[in-house]
Amino acid sequence: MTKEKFTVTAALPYANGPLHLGHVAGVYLPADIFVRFLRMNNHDVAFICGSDEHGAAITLRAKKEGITPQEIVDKYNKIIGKSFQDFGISFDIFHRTSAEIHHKTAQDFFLQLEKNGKFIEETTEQYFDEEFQQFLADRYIVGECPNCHNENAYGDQCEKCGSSLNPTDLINPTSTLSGKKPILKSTSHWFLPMDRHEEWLKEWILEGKLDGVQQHEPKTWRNQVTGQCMSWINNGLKPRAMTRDLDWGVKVPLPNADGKVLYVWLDAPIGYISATKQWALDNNKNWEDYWKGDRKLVHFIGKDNIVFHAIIFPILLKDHGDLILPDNVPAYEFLNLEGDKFSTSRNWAVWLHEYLEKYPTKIDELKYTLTAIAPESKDSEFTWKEYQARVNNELADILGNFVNRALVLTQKYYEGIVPALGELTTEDEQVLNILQEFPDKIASLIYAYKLREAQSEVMNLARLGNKYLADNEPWKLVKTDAKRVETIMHIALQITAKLSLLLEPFLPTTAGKLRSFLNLNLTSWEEITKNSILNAGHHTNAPEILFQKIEDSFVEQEVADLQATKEVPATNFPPQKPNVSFDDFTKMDIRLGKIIEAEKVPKADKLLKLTVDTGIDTRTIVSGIASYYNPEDVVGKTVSVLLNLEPRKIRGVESQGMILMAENEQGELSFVSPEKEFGAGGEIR
Ligand code: B3M
Ligand code: ZN
Repeated sequence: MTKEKFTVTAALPYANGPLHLGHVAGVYLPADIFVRFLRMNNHDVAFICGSDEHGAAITLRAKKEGITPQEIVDKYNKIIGKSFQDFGISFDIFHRTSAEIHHKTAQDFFLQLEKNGKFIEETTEQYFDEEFQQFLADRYIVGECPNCHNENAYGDQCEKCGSSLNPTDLINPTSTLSGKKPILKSTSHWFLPMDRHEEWLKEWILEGKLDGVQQHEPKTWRNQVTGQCMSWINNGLKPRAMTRDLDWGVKVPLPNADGKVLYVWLDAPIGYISATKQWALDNNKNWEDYWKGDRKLVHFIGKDNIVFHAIIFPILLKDHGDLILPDNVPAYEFLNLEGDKFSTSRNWAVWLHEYLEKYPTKIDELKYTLTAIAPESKDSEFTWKEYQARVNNELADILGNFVNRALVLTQKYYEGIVPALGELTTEDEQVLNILQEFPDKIASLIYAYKLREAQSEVMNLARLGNKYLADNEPWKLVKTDAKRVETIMHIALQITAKLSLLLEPFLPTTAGKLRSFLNLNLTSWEEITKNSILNAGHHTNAPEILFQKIEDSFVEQEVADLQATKEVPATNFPPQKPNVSFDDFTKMDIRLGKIIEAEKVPKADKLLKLTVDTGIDTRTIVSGIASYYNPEDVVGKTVSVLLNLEPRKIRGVESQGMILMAENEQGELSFVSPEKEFGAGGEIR
């Protein structure tokens, strides 16, 4: 196996709250498994993380908790760092973007790009809160989404329909600081002309080639990653401002840039580099070895960060001139919890630090479950019932039961000494052959970032061992054929030894215990591929029970605790809007319309193109309801329509009006229809 060089990063968590199991399952645990595996193979690895301490995520939280941004990041950097440590996520460094070395690194990075002529400086109009006398970051502006008409869209994104927005796209923008309508004021910023990068990005993402040189194997990226990138690129990349008018962040290092900081996405990913620098300083290494030359850069992230890691950061790295681009960007989908999305605001979460405080000895139980259900290719769900089933039926009944039998019988029959291998039956030979195939199979899966499958193969090996003992029943045979039992036990112990190494990336505590029972002092993958790990005559120790079963009462208690601490907001409905005059109201022309045709808008998951009879004409209206209604279900419905909304082009289709929808507390949509058969055309007033 040739030794390779890897720099592995895990998304920098915002230091604005503790970690929950969703974060762990979809970024940190898989990254850790991958790195532990690489280390066992003696690859040269740096595993980098830190907390992301800038951006509106932090200042909004500070406002909410009534403390300063600095106090917020100090508080959560500590909590997060400690839970990583307690959970055994083996970063080489867990750094922070508030560190001086980071500010300097990000500023130098910015200056290098500026020097290379990679930005366009432009004066634009941005929203400004007159009462608070400050420009508003995207997240400080809410308003109506122009696509789906969700009234609580943010300046950068509508969370309902997923479209990416600019603050000026919002209808009726409001400042979240003063609650007032912001004014537009001109300000100058440095823009990254992303539109200039489409061509090479396409070639690089799809074929893995950069300037004609093969960088990564084509098609090794997950479909959802390639898909999301291509959909962005095909929709046309737009210049994006890389600076912001804010006072919390990395200052723009130029004389005429007072009150400006680097955009958080030209700050946070550079945190990977500054963290590497700090680690290199602390360990007598050269940071450049980890960001230049022949080395694989791998970013573990959640799916909401794909565009930043697979498009924006690569553009920045390339523009810098001398840095490597990612070899892969394994992105994870989302994990849900007991039938609902994880939610910090509703406190619907299992918090990692709380789990660790309550169950400090059940770390591998959690790791195993989270890897088994990891949202690798689609969203998945954590339930305490599943946790119980995984622990009881797999960890305890298969893995625990097998190794316990193997080791206890070895104590009982041979005082712990590994017996010799005698004559082999066909079944023995088969088992030994299959045993040999496991390490390579598991290694290939891990290199392909299929960690869920890889772990389940390890469990299959334990299954094989369990079955082998159950089939051969050495505990019965021992009375009649003691010689045969020696061979059976020898094979069972070889399987146990392989398990003690194959488990290492996934369940390091368990693997370590197993090796201490076996009295083995190996941790390299090469050892696993050897035919025989244990020699006859080797001394093993008495085992302990590896996994306690989880009682039903445990599950009931956890679910009850979750429900009990769930914060149910008094109402999910927004407060009443400011009054309008009767005149203003009558300006709106709302009528009943009958939908006579409906079809999906190509490449737009959420949109339906409707043909509507309004009583005075037949017109086309594009509506963001495709997630709630199939085209065939809406034809024939009489609904409320705002006729005189300025016509707008949506995905190339001119929409002449808007279908009015009611939204309930769960965020579901319904048409507003007459209570009796009424026909099209009726005015609503
Ligand atoms: N802090 C976003 C997030 O936690 C952001 C990741 C930065 S990675 C450079 O989802
Ligand atoms: Zn929307």
